[in-house]
Amino acid sequence: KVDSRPWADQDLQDDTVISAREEEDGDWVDGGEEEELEHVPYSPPRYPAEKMLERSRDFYTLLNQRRSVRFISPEPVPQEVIDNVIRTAGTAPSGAHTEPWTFVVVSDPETKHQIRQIVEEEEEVNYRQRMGDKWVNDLARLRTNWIKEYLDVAPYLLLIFKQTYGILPNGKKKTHYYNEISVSISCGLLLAALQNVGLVTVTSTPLNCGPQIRVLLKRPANEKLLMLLPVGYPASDATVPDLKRKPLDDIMVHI
Ligand code: IYR
Repeated sequence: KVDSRPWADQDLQDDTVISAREEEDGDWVDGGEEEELEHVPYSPPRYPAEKMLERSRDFYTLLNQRRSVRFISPEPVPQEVIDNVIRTAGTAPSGAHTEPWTFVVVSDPETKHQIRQIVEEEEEVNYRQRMGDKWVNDLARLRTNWIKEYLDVAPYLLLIFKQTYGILPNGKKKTHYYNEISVSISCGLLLAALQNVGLVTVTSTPLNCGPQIRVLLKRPANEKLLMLLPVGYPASDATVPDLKRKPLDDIMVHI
């Protein structure tokens, strides 16, 4: 049988593969129903070689200072900064320009606390049972555990949802191609944007918490939690593991 969804290849398994049942229930749009798109000239800035080199070094230096930080200060962060960080994340490329992301910003203390309760309850089971000894041992040197104080303390929690399909105003469903990788790219841009303004986070992917958090935040069923980022300034006594990065020769192959 010919695969009717060739974009969902074996190496890129994600929820773009809509189950036959889901495909059946509901009315799906196809591109033929979309408006035509004008194409316009594009000429972004071009830098002389020397300037390029300087900019490449500076950007690397900035991002090389990024660390996952689990100790976040309660100090308030300007909301407009968060708005711009999310605008930046929303510039990511996406399959067929479907922009399959929802960024939920939580600053309400009560909601943060409810998220903490969901995450800690599930993470305790993860660490004690689901992850198994090998995984837990692999993490031991990072000193992580299921107690997530930062979920109460951080001024903002950003919860990034991938929309496994879209729902148009007329109720029709729209295919969100490569939604997981699209949203993952947007998370990368978001991390860079946070680094650019001197804020910190830790990329957490709370195992088994997605559905409960989705319901708590009143998000629809087509949205799946991909990442949870506590965001703020680092605590004044924050520490990070003294990790080293692989040198260029270990990560690049030039042919
Ligand atoms: N989700 C858990 C466990 C965890 C898993 C990996 I892979 C890490 O790099 C760090 C933690 C937690 O957030 O503690």
